[in-house]
Amino acid sequence: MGKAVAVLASSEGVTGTIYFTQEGDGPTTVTGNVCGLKPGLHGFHVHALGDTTNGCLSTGPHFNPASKDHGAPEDEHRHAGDLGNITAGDDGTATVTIVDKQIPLSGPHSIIGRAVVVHGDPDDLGRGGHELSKTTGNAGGRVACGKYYWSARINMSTVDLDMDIYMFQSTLKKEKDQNFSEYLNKRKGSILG
Ligand SMILES: [Cu+2]
Ligand SMILES: [Zn+2]
Repeated sequence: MGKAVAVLASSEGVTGTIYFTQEGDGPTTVTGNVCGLKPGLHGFHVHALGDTTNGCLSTGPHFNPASKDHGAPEDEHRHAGDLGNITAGDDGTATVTIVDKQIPLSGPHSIIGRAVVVHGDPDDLGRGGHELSKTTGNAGGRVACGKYYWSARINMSTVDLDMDIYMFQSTLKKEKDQNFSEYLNKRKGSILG
């Protein structure tokens, strides 16, 4: 199984982590979270370049190895990078779960080294009749982006999960211990003072 990760960066307070996993030649599963968005739909694409030296602008156009028009994820004619929209709730968080066949992690059309981009506005999926509908879905500014890297976690086994849970718990425990020693110090202070 191949696994890739992109950590989103933003000048507008949007954060997130997106994982792509692919089993053999099967479809790619996209999961993750994006926070700090305005509620509603946001265009979500793979752009052609992993270059973020000029922010999200330098990630180039939508990844489009077959030279097609912009479309919806379920369209036959679409950019490979057209993953449609993600939906942010009232808390500004979008949970991403997408399964797609046009974004492999290996081969000539691999998305590794490219970038994922989240937009400020909804993607009209090529149907809006705007002059940008057929190229970008008129999805507005690029509010966050991140480059895809291979992830070391090729197989997320139960051992990895246990490790994650262990790390989380030990972080919690550290905080608890710290709170407890603060509490003790206060108690001491109040008893002695
Ligand atoms: Cu885009
Ligand atoms: Zn597109």
